[in-house]
Amino acid sequence: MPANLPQEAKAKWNEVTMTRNPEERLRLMGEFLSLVPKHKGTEKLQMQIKRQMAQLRDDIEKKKKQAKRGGGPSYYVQKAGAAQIAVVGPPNVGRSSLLRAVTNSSVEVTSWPWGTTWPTPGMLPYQDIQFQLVEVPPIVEGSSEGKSEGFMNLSSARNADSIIIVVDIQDDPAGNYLMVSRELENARILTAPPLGDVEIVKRGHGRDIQFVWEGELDGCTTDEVIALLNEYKIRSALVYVRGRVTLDVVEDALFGNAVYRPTLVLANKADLGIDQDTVNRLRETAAAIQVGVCSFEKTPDLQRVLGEKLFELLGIIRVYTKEPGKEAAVEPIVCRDGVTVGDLAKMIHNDFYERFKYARIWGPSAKFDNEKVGIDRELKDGTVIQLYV
Ligand SMILES: Nc1nc2c(ncn2[C@@H]2O[C@H](COP(=O)(O)OP(=O)(O)OP(=O)(O)O)[C@@H](O)[C@H]2O)c(=O)[nH]1
Ligand SMILES: [Mg+2]
Repeated sequence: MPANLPQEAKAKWNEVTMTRNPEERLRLMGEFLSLVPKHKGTEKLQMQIKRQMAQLRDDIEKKKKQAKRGGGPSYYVQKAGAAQIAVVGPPNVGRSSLLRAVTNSSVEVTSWPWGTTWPTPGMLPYQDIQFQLVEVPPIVEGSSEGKSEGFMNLSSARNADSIIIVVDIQDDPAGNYLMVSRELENARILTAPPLGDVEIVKRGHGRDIQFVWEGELDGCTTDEVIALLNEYKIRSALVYVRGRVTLDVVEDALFGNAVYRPTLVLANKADLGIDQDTVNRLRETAAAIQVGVCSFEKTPDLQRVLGEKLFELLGIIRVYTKEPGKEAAVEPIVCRDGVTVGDLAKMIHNDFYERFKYARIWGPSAKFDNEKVGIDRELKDGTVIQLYV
């Protein structure tokens, strides 16, 4: 990302971010693009803006059509259960078969491609929680440019908490994995954790930039970050710094929209035979991302194994609240790994946090049952907790 756009372009981007009207936004983005100097250093930014504009045009067009038809079913699946997982992949790889094998969905499996044309959910039970899998219609080369409802399909993946990429082990799995992951990346959906990440929450008033440190700056100072934000006319904001953050990462965040979604690759149809070289090539290509080789139609115990993998991938834990003299709740509260007693109190209700006195805990986070703990105690999966206010 270039750190040296002309001042006019930066001011224009500020105008873009200020408007919520899609037509107006599209017009301003066009003006912004014409102010971006055309050279190698700005190529990535230009592509990114062109894609955002194409998606916006598509959205505007769809809204107009929908208004004419008097509404219609939403393309987005409302979240349910502990997490939503988008099941993506090229046509005919077995996404519907996965839903049939591990969820309650009765989605149709077809011997021909493009059997699924609408995002379709199913619930996967895992111990005492459930994961919601959503089969997303096929991703193809060019989805990120809008081909075959690509914008909507990639938005479904973006909306989910996590992603399963399905490929067919018999049909160039490494090549197809690469195609899907490129389309995701073009849509600014990252499948591998970024080294650093920054979130800029603009505030309407005041003149002060505050940092929330969950990481550190790399090769730049807070003054340089503030100066950069000021150039984009951001004078009051909360800046969350996670991991190692360079000035480029900050500027990337200004344009956007990169999100990280923990991802798993499943290579299906292993019952038809496995060529070890092919598997190795897939594993090398997917690098840091875990690859499972299986058969959705034949592998036994797939539901339990996948449930375990997803639980681990999502980095979540379950905590059970309890009231004095009563049994612990049957339904857990699902939280991210690493939460403290204080975080949990906030999740339940701000009042619990503000009036917190102490907590008593049982199970894996406790040194002994009924231990009295303060606000900073970290919680582990399976903890029972009673909050006192
Ligand atoms: N041998 C074998 N065939 C499978 C397996 N899983 C799926 N298939 C076959 O692959 C074909 C496509 O399966 P679907 O589950 O419909 O694939 P999809 O990815 O949902 O495809 P579309 O949504 O239609 O693009 C069907 O003929 C399935 O029977 C498997 O584990 N082994
Ligand atoms: Mg399908």
